[in-house]
Parts: sequence; structure tokens; C-alpha cells
Amino acid sequence: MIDLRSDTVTRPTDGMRKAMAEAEVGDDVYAEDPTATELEQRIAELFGHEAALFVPSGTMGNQIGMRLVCEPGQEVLGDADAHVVTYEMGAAAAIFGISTRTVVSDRGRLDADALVEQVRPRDDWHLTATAAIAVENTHNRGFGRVQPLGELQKLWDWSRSADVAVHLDGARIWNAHAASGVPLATYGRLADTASVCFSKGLGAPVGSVLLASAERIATARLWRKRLGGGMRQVGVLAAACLYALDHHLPRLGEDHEHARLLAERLGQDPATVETNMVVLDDVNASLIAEAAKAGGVLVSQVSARRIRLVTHLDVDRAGIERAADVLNGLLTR
Ligand code: TLP
Repeated sequence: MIDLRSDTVTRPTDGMRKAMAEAEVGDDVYAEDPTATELEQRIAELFGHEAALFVPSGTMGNQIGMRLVCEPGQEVLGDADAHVVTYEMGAAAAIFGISTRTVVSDRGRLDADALVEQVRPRDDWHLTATAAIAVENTHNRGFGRVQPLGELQKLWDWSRSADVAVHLDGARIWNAHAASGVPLATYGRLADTASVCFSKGLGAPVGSVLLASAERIATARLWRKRLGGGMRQVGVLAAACLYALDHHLPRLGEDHEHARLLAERLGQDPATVETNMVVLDDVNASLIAEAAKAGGVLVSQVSARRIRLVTHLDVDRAGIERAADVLNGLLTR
């Protein structure tokens, strides 16, 4: 099977498994796991934040991150296709009493002005206060779109004087960095809180890191425990993330190249592919998905008329070519 459903499907490589097996560990609820601590310190430094916290998932990183900058009864503003409002099971409301409000975007493209226009003040007796704005980079439902640095900077500059926080869902910030060449520290300094994932393109089996000020991370540690995310000898997982940073971050460009190749083979303009995702629009998604599966290719249905294909570590060039042949056979039928 060539699995193009998501870059979350990768399996740890032999090298990664060896690093996991050899990891030095301790009880991380006591903050005594040296490998988790090493990962946290390294990521904090990489993104130019004071502190970091290892969490089990991107969802937990996002939700705690937003809670750090938004009180119950306040709102987080974001785009209508954002992962935090689309795929996180209503967690902000269900767990934290946080309201969310969304603005329809052009396939996830950050439009600072459109968001700023919707912000509601903290001191009005009638309105739900906008405490934070959530940004996603790269954008999942925007098919791997890299957010323009100018828009990120504009939003950030505005937010400083407006007392509105910025949360970055950076599950695939690595792909944005690989595609744009913008340093991770630049993306990091344009957010108050950020969640970055190791279980997507970086190929680790589990793990995300939440970034923020030292004071906020101390609070995040309490929230993580409260939510059942306090893990013990978690160094075995953190070791996989460290391994991914050293060995898989430098190769992300390959996934982007594969995505462009796939798009080209499917008759699309490869220049429209920014990172590791390709979209098939105006198709009968369930029919294509079922037939592709029968041909040995797994794809993801985003809607009744839309399919997503994601390239990653576990699919090489030959796999991409085979997938393109199978899909082409179906699309031209
Ligand atoms: N995305 C998954 C699905 O949930 C859709 C995928 O296959 O792409 N932020 C972004 C932008 C994400 O794409 C994801 C996962 C997450 C957060 C959540 O990460 P996890 O799954 O670790 O909670």
C-alpha cells in the first residue's frame, strides 16, 4: 500500500528506534527526564522562546497553548478552516469554555486585515472579548500553504499594541521553513504560544512541543497534568523527536519535490504545490478513494468532492510514480 492519507502515518525508522531504545530516561512528571528536557531546551532555543513543554499531541499543544492566552468566556479568532476549530473536537469549548469565532479565508491564506477587522475589545459590556488569534503554518486545509511572512509580521505588529495574543499551530512549521527558507526563530518570535509537531513530516511516532514564556510554560505543565498528559519515562519518545530533528528535518525538501512531481503527473501545475500536499478537486471523493485503495493507494477524503494526497518519509519516488499511475487511471476514466 502507498499511503498518502497523511504524513502522520510514517513508522519509526531503524535509526530512530535505536535512538529510542538507547534514550536516557527519568520521571518527567518530576521534570527528571533528561531526554525530554534536552528536547524542550533545544526547541525553545530553536524558536527563540524562553521555555517549552513536551506534550503527547499537536491537539494538546494547541489547546493548552490557546488556554494560556485566553480565559474561559473569551474568544480565539481564526480562519474557518483552521485545524484548531475543524479537527480538534471542539476542545476549546468542551474543555476550557473558550469561544471560537472564524473568518472565511482563501484556502487558509492568512489575511491579517480580515482578522483584525473582526477583533472585539476586552472592555465592552456586550461583546465577547477576543483574547487571541490562531494562525496555522503550514495550513492543513489550505493544502500545505506557507503563510506569507509579511502577513505574519503585520498581524504580530498589530497584536502588540492591541493586547491580543497570537497562537501558532505550527504542526508543520518545519515544512514552511524548508519551503520558504525563513528561519524557525523568525516564525517563533511572531507568536506568543506555538505548538510544533514531530509526528507529521518529521516522522516521529508521537510528540509535540508547546513554546511560550517560562511563566506560561509553568502553567502549561499544570494543564498538561490535569488533562492526563503527564508522562513518566517519556525520554523514549523525546529521543525519537531529537532523532527526527537531526535526520529528517534536513530531508523535508524531498517530500516537497515528490509532491510537485505527483501534481505534475496528475496534470496539475507543480508551482501550485507549496509543500507536501496535493489536492484533487471536483472529483467523486469516495469513489476515487475506494478505487485507489483497490489499486494499492490510500488517499484522504477532505470533502465529498475533494481529496488530499500527502507525501512523506515512507513514500519514495518510485512510490509516487506508482501512485500517480493508479490515480491517473482513475481520473481519466
Ligand atoms: N492533522 C491530521 C488530522 O487531524 C487532520 C492530518 O492528518 O493532517 N495542527 C495541524 C495543522 C494538523 O494538521 C494536525 C493533525 C494537528 C494540529 C493535530 O495533531 P495531533 O494529531 O498530534 O493531535
